[in-house]
Amino acid sequence: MNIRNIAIIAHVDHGKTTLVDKILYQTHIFRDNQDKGELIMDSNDLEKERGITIFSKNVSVVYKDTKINVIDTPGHADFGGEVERVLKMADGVLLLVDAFEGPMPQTRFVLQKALQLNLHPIVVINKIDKPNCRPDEVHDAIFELFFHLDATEEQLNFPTIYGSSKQGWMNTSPTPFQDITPLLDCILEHVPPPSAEEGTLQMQITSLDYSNFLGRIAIGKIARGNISENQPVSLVRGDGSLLKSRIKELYTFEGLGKKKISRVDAGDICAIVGLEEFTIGDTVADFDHPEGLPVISVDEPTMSMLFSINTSPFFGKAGKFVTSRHLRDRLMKEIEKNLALRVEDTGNSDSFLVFGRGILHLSILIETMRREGYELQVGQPQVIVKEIHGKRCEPFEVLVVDVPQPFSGKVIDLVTQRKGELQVMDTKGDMQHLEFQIPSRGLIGLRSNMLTATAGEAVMAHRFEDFLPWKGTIPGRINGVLVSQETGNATAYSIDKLQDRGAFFIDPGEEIYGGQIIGEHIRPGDLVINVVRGKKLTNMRASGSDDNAKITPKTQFSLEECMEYIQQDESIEITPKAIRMRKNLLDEEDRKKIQKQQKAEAAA
Ligand SMILES: Nc1nc2c(ncn2[C@@H]2O[C@H](COP(=O)(O)OP(=O)(O)OP(=O)(O)O)[C@@H](O)[C@H]2O)c(=O)[nH]1
Ligand SMILES: [Mg+2]
Repeated sequence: MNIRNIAIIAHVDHGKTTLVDKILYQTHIFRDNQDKGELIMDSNDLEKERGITIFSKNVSVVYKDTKINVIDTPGHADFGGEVERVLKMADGVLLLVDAFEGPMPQTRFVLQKALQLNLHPIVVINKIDKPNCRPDEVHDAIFELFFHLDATEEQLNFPTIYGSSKQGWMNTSPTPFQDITPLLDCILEHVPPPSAEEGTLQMQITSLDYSNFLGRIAIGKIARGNISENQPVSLVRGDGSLLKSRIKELYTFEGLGKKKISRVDAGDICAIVGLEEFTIGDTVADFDHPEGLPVISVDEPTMSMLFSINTSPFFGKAGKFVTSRHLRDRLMKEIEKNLALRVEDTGNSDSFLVFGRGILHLSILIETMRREGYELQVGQPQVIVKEIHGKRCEPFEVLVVDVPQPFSGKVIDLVTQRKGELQVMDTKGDMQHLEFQIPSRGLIGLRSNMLTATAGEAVMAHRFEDFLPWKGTIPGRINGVLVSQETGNATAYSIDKLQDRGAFFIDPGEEIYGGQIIGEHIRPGDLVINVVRGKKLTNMRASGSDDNAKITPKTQFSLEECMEYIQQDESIEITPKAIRMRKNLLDEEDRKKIQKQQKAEAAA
């Protein structure tokens, strides 16, 4: 059968997964009576909840007697390394661009990778149904982007398809159509079939799956030769060493699932069960004459966080896995498949330094562990500092902000305070389009301030650019926090009395401990307060009584917001039931001592 291998790439939220759903639908993967639901491709719980793709996925459909292998990729910048890897399975890409937003930082990154791999691009200008979209301008911007990225003459001649993934149509012009067949036809016409080179077996493992029944599954495209069930093979490792192994079972992709098969030929994407030890990047090669493919480079981490066992007074109350042994084993298991992640032991056997690609990358790991029943504690995220040519360097990113005109001054102020430099200023419809270069440090905590300053109107995206010389001190959180003095249950009475001191993060009745961060102080400096004390009796007033009704609802932070909020002397306690922020030193006297010491040192 004829084969086409395509990857769908785009900036976050430009509609990749919605389009893959529509491709599946159009090619009748669903029986008519099957309930499809929205975004069946985002199958993981966290993906469903957040509406983002975290792991790339393979599906396969048949259209006009051609098998089209489709790879859905994540659009968030933290997962860029994953996209880069799975592009190795594709011969062509669908570059989706939002018809209003136009090319964004991640569009540039993924397109650059695709062009470097010589893949054949098809541009899809998506979300044409949006009322204020500007498909023609966006088309021009995309052409310019191709040009800046040194696309070849042939790549510059990219075909363009317009449409709405959401409404389920695609067309060669911006006029609505009944379905997405113009896109499918375009794929058959413009993406070449995989080129099968002459020679012995070569399949680079670019992805990995896991099944409780089958164990670890290696996924990749066969570049040369073919693979059969039970075939003995050599695994060529990244360091050039060889491992003899055998293929137990072999699968190709079919619809949303996998189909067991006895032989797969060059050009197709397949999944292999039975390889003993492998990592992503290894080549499955001929048993007698193994030849490896060039190793895959993985983006280096830009951020680190200290993971420790939970040391709060509430230790062990909610978690199943709480010891340093549990924590270590879990982290070691994670690095097998989470390529951009690194784990280092520290001098302390209860703590590990975990390196990742950004706040989202690390928070997904923490959230997953929490749901599995782990209890842990993490410190403030730190950017990675490197010596380059004798200079102290830190990660810098491109930050793009689209904001209504009246707010642009505020945005520029905010970003400049954090050592960002304005580089591009354009109008985009009735929005102002701003591009900055900013140290990654300056981005931490920026989002919430930006949303407050722009009444929630700013749309921002950023992407790692390079390590550049250290930019000096960046102001951290301005306000101090409200810290609980005692352990016990917070009373409505005392919260009510202290409301003028700040905004609370806890509800009346909530169990808290001394040293826990229970609110934000209205001014700089921390304030230790006692909200456990209280007229127990008055607290029994019927809910809904006047005093109760006056309490402002608590400010609820997500895990990522907590990660961006805490300072160096604070950490986050994470359990299956709760996420709490705390002072590293729970005792007020201990904190005072350290502060005195620091003042003395600063003065000396
Ligand atoms: N108006 C409109 N909205 C769309 C269209 N396509 C997708 N969306 C919406 O855009 C949002 C993001 O869509 P997804 O398909 O999850 O985007 P994605 O590119 O897979 O996002 P990531 O995987 O997180 O990078 C969802 O709310 C969709 O409903 C479209 O053609 N028109
Ligand atoms: Mg997606």
